[in-house]
Amino acid sequence: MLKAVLWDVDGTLAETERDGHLVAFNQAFEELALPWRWSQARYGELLHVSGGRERLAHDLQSQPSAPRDSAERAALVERIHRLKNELYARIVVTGALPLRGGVAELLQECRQAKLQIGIATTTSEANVAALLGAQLGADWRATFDVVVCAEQAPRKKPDPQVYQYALRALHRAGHEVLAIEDAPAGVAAARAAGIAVLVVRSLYFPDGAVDDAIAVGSSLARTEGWQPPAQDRPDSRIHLRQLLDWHRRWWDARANHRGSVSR
Ligand code: XBP
Repeated sequence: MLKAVLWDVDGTLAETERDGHLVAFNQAFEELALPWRWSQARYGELLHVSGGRERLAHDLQSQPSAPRDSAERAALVERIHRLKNELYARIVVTGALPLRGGVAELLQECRQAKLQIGIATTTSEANVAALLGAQLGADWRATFDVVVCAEQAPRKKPDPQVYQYALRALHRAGHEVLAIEDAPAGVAAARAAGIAVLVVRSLYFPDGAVDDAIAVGSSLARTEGWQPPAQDRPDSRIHLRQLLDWHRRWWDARANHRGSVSR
């Protein structure tokens, strides 16, 4: 039985990458008089490296104009990343990056149903606070039973650390929890922690095979296009009852499969 829902942040709660982190990275390069700029397409490639600091370090390894000395390069990465996060906060506190469709409603339904709600993200607490403070108000933290960020789980997705930490904090087993994710690394992290995953496709992860999700769709604001199909009217959003149904069916199917293998 589902007892808790864990939300990924970037790409899932809000489309923060293209209009938030990418813009802030490019502003940081500019402010520091560095010659690099990332295009939207290049940033999409770099998103396969989880974590902004790690992403930047990865890119600078192949930038001919980056410092060759690794300590010098690491110090520059720190400096750029710190400034990027300041600039990112300036963007999100204006409310420029809204929650994705259907997110606020589903959060409220989970709360009313007394399900535990958590955040499981590779980004920092400050970035989450800036985003959710602007979208949910100054008491945003009260919505969540647990908030696990890069500070508590430094091993980035696809490492399951962030989800394992959340399970311990909520005193839950994997089968009682559902993760909502957009990116393959997030799906892998949740599955490695024994948690079922709902995939909501995002701007930077619009397609690609997902084998191991309870359902895959493009928006929580619509029932169209979900696989397996959603039960509600076509003009409806994804409700909690739909998550409960998909979650139960997914675990039942696995139990049946185990039963038929052992027979
Ligand atoms: C997605 C990420 C993050 C952001 C940048 O996090 O990979 O690293 O792109 O954030 P998630 P930082 O999907 O787990 O929410 O620069 O703070 O790392």
